[in-house]
Amino acid sequence: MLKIYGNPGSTCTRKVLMTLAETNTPSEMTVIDLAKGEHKGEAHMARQPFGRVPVLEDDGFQVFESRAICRYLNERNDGKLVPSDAKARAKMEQWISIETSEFSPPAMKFVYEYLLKRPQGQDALDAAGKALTAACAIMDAQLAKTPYFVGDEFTLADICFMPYFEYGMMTPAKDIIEKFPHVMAWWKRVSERPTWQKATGKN
Ligand SMILES: N[C@@H](CCC(=O)N[C@@H](CS)C(=O)NCC(=O)O)C(=O)O
Repeated sequence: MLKIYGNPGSTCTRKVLMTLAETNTPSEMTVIDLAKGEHKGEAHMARQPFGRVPVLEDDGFQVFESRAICRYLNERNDGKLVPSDAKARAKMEQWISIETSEFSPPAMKFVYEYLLKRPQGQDALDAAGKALTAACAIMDAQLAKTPYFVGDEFTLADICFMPYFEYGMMTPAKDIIEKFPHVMAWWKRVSERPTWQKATGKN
């Protein structure tokens, strides 16, 4: 049985859980309690030398880094989350990079400040607000044309945005994001998927 060492509330673990749900892959989770510092304990550091979650274990094979795990799971399970066409695949990678570099870092500033109560400072929050506005404008322009980041197909690009997006919406970043109607329509579309409900423990 495939094993995930992760935490169901963590953004990075949620990407993996969503990919498991979308590819209908059975798995079991060993919960790593971040509040207790289990991720920095000897046993977990041996699996993930940066002391972070998640880690995937598949019959003796181990891999960490959530986006790498998602790509592996899709390929292992013959999933449909990565386009077979090279150009569409390049676009998927483009959007995953945008998520990693442009969207998630500013969104997480708000999450650290307002949900995790780790003060970021007003200057950092102002800068994050500007960066988030810029990212959302670019996302909105794409999502005005297509229902998902890569055309008509739900891909790993959509999955990678989802956990950060959900938590960002629980903070004042919501006021920024809500100004972008196509981004909001995308969020409604993807967050209503039964797989997301399952991945985030809502059903
Ligand atoms: N790039 C890594 C980041 C992993 C990461 O930062 N995980 C967070 C939870 S979402 C974590 O373990 N945080 C605890 C820490 O960094 O001490 C990935 O995508 O897997």
